[in-house]
Amino acid sequence: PMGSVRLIGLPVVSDPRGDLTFVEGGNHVPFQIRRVYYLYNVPVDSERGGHAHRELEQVIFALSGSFRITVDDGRERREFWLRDPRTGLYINRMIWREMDAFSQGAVCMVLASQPYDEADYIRDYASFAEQTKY
Ligand code: T46
Repeated sequence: PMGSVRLIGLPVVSDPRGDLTFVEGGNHVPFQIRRVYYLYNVPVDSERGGHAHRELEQVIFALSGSFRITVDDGRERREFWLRDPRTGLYINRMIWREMDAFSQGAVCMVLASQPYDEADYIRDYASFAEQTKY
């Protein structure tokens, strides 16, 4: 199977005031968090992603609403529906990802291991597939 992609469950502290979830870099996620970004106001027919990263590791959450992530390691494709704010999808380096089927008002938060660097992106699928051959 695809060992480079897995769901990560975060702690939740619930009491009558509501639920609280927390995340610690190097503990709940397997890297130090160097960047956080989020997607919102996403049209429901939007398609995002469509690239892989040479070095970046990330964990992706649906803080509100839901969406689909399709991941591809060059051999196998898998689909995940994110809809629970306490469950993130860890994606290691060299995994192609596509995101779609955003629900109305969905908020996607991403924890990343590195600052933004356009040179880290592989945006051409054929080139990605070539680099994952062994
Ligand atoms: C990923 C998926 C899940 C920045 O300037 N800084 C940033 O930290 C990011 C993430 C993006 N940008 C700029 C680069 C582009 O001009 O924002 C613009 C839109 O980025 P992009 O088309 O890459 O957005 P998505 O949603 O397709 O992809 C993003 C991340 O880039 C990517 O790493 O895995 O979310």
